[in-house]
Amino acid sequence: MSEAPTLEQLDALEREALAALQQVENSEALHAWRARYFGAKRTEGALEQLMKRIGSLPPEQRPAFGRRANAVKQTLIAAYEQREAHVKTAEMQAALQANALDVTLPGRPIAVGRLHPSTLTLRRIIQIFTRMGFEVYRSPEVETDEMNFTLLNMPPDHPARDMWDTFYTTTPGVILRTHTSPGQIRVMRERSKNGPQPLRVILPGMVYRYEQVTARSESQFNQVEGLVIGRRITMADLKGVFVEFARQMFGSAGQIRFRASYFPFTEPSVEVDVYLGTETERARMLTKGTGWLEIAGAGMVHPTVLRNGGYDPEEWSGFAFGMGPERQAMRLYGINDIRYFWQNDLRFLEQF
Ligand code: FA5
Repeated sequence: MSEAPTLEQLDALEREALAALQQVENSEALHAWRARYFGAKRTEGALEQLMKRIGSLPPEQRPAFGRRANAVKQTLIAAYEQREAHVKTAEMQAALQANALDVTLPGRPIAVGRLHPSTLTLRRIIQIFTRMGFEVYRSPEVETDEMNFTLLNMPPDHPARDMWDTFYTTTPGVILRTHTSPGQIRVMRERSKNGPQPLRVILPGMVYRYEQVTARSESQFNQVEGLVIGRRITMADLKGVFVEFARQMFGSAGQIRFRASYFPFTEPSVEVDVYLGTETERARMLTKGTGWLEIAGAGMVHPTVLRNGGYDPEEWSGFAFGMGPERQAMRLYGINDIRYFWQNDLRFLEQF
């Protein structure tokens, strides 16, 4: 038979349990406390253990012990619930503080990339020509001397080769193209035998010249070559296309003019100027005081070039042009020095 429990033991248990509860600061400790005094799945609590021994008390003492044990149980339950509420609130507050989100903080600005003014201008030019029914072709930047000159009616030692100061490579006969015109030969050869006629293509891309760099001339710049070949193409078609192009590119104020010129691969040849005026210092400088800025060379495709491309000049005629997008970007965006284009100065690039 077990030893009889005493009221003092109940008092002691109550004191100990309440004191222990005051130390409880988190859910884990709260759980442990509960298991210790009220029991868990497989273990008896301290209070239960005392109550079980009630049978070893003389019967007349049992009611008093039972009442006191019940009172202790109620006190502990009430104290537990109070502590539980306190612990839960404290834990929630800690969690909120740890994950605090200040919605009034300003956002981090996202650096926005921009398109280069040359790209912007090229896209505009391409859009205008594709709307007029032109296809876009690409041709290599590293070219043969033959494509760049000979097949364009400039055999070796032809004086007109001097119009383009050339970057040569260490491979004989291989150069950096000085203009996009060799693309004319490549497209004609591909399309003269098969493919839909009339031919209407543009060829955008970089060209390279061993040239003195100035405010209006770079040693590397873009060109957009244009080529139209059909059965009855005339100079009037060339003028019509350019007038429409200028209207769309520069608006109704975009005045252009044609000047007689010379290129070995076109006959007759012209140069096309856009009007900048002489009002501002910048306009005077860009136009050398004339008010007009040259944006393209053009003309009727020379019979020899048609033949080199596989077209019979008795049957076919066409016009071609080569324009400079950077010169047009200068007109569009009011840029007064072509050297800004490739300097990669963010103060310049961020304006577009
Ligand atoms: C040519 O390159 C000829 N291939 C154009 C052509 C094509 C004529 C087809 C007839 C038929 P030119 O060297 O003039 O021509 O250059 C054409 C355009 O490129 C010029 O009008 C100008 O807008 C631009 N350009 C020429 N040199 C420079 C330079 N150094 N920097 C920037 N743009 C230039």
